[in-house]
Amino acid sequence: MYSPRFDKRAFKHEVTENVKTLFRKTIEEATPQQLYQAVSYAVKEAIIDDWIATQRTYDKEDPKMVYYMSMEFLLGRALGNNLINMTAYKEVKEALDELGIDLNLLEDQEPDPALGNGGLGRLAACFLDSLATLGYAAYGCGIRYRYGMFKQKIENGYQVEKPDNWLKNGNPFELRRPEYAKEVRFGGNIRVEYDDKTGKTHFVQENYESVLAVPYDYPIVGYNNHVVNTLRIWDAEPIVDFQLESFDRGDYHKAVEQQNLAKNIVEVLYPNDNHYAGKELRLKQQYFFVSASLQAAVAKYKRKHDDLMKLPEKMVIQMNDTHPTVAVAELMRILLDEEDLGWNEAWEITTKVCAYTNHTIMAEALEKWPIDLFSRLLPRVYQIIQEIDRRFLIQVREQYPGDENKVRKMAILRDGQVRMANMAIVAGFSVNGVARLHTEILKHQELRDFYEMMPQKFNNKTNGITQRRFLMHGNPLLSDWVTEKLGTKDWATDLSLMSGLKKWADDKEALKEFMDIKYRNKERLAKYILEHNGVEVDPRSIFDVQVKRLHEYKRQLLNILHVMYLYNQIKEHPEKSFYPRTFIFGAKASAGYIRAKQIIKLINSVAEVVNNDRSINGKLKVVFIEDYKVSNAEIIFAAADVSEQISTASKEASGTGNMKFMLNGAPTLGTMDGANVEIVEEVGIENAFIFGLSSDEVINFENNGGYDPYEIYNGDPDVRRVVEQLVDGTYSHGDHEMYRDLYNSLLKPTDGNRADMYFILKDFRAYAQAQERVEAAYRDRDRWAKMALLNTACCGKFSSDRTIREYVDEIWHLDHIEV
Ligand code: 26W
Repeated sequence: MYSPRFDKRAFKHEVTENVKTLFRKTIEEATPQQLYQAVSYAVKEAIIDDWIATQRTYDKEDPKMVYYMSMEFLLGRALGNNLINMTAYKEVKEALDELGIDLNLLEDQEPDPALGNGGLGRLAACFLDSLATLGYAAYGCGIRYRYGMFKQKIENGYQVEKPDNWLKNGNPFELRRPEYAKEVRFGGNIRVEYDDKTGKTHFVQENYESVLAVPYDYPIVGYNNHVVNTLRIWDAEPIVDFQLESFDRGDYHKAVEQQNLAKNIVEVLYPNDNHYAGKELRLKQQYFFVSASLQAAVAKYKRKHDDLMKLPEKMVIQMNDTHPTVAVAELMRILLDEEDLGWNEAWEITTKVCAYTNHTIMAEALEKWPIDLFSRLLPRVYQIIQEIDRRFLIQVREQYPGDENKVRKMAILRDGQVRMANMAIVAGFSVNGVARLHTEILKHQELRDFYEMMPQKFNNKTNGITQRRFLMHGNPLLSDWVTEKLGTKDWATDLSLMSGLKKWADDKEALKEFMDIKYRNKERLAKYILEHNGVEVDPRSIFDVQVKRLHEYKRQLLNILHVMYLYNQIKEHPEKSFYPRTFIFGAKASAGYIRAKQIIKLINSVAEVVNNDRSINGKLKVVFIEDYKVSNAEIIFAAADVSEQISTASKEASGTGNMKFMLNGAPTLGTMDGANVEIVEEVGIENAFIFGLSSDEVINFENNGGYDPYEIYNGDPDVRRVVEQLVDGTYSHGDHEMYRDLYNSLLKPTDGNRADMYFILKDFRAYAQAQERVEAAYRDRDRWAKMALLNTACCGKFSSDRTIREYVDEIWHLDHIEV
């Protein structure tokens, strides 16, 4: 059993000392922020020995390592989670209590590090947690953005973005490692040198600009096993001194330029989710962290080994979507230009090391860089891509003689663009989707030509989530209950044990306990909502929740149109019984995504009208939770009754929020999309509320020019009414134009898109009926309790531990280690 490094007395002493040395204060005098810092340093102290021991073990045993390369790591707060994973949460809480300090209050002092947008970034964080917990050597590689995901304020119903200066008080858990800094070069030109003696050609980059990449390491604490892995995120600093010293002596102008380059590169996370904007700075960010990480990885390998051909035995690179796929060409460059290998050798290594995960089929998310931009910024890398493409197309033409269509579709360089996904597939030894349905769509639709040519590369890895953060930390009440009912805490590392809860599914007493816990969590959320949004909600009402990034395909618009419909019903038929509902939304819209922002405004407008209408007796409430992020997500999942997963079928690659709701006992109201399909398979269709078009039906409509929304509009007066209410001033203080664009998007082709391209009106009636089934089920308390409990009991498959085991067994082949 793990015993924490700190006994209570020593820990209390350390906290007191920290407050003194850091702030020259006593505990009574210190501010909550200062106490948070003092406690965090004490916790870090306890982590550091395990961190050192883990790295020693890696040094000694030399296991194969995975480098998980990602532009995003949506970590969430560290303090509480580290304590959970050190199995020291309760002891530390007690120790702090004795000092008169409230741990929960301290946790709220920690800025929620938001170095990611949504699903892909949070998945990366869950994966790091599972890798450490399962005892695998792993590095997360990313960027230390000065500003993470913006803070969202709602002003007058509109989203306003505020900078998230998450580092302003420093960060107790990070460690700056200047000794591992690397230089990264941009631009300039390539001089070709021919060496008469060796007969070799050398490529020399000249007139470039460069920055110094300085790594910051974050401890990733495994659960109860002494393993502490590393997330390495890179900061950029100017190489001014070095430049002035060596060849640019006196070039003041250049020094200033380098200063700017360094400052800009890591300044801010791009807040786009599923939308590619083609910004030069983003490509710089990508190359910056990929190059630095690969230089460090190859250097690390070379400290122990001299045969580069065996590199694939010691490392594997997982590319998290197309964002880091420049890694393919950069690794080639390092092997060719810096290690002097020949093309075939370098290619053999690269194609054994690189693997690619696709996270979306949204066409607008595909990264395709303009060739002129790309070749100007990364001249040598571009040359290498040209050669990769040339050789690949020879293969295509060999396999499909005369079929230029194949060449057109699969080429890496085409129409003036570098297509990053194509390069990742050509060079990767593995291509995976993130839920079974998603992978099937990749194989048979989006990436069909590649699948036909290289079927062996394609595989599925259904996403998962970590139960340590999303149950143990986020829902302590349910966590303790599960442990009591199962008679073991082993579910912390083996979520399949949750199936043992099934035997309580007909036990009245157990069901009551389960629902009481839900109720208390709803009270906790109600308190949060009152404090943060000033809205009073009734924890006895159904908490119907949709929290995720705002995107048309996720169909928050369908949800709010349905709320408008319910409101009409209640007003028209006040005599009909209606079970009180609270519709809870949380979502950030990318700053430039106008229509998404209109949907946020609409939700808030509906909230304003509905929440202030006394005549409906509080039967309906609408709440938009400001600044949805990992820390409040933990509170929200715990309190949800209904999990809204209503994307247009085929569009949501997997979803991971759906799994967090399930874990916390909220049945899914959703379409057969992404991982919902597998959730239903696990829990049984009778314990979910499924509706709407299937992915095949959606794809069929799409291939045939869509459908005619006027069919619905004209045929269904309820639908017609809510659609008209978008432009009759009901929710806009009489302004008929405020929601005109949303109105048009439902009925008419706009901006070259089909009318209602996400099938909102088409699915409306089926959604409303599914909502009626929800209400009926909820009225039957026992039935509902059983459903909710069975969701928790059947969530075993959706642990990221299971996902990581599959990656390890089928893609990475890592060695298990023990510390
Ligand atoms: C280039 C702009 C951009 C930014 C982010 C394009 C694409 C993205 C991500 C791929 C978007 C994303 O987070 N995708 C989500 O990944 C999750 C983890 O696999 C899935 O569960 C979600 O379904 C998917 O939308």
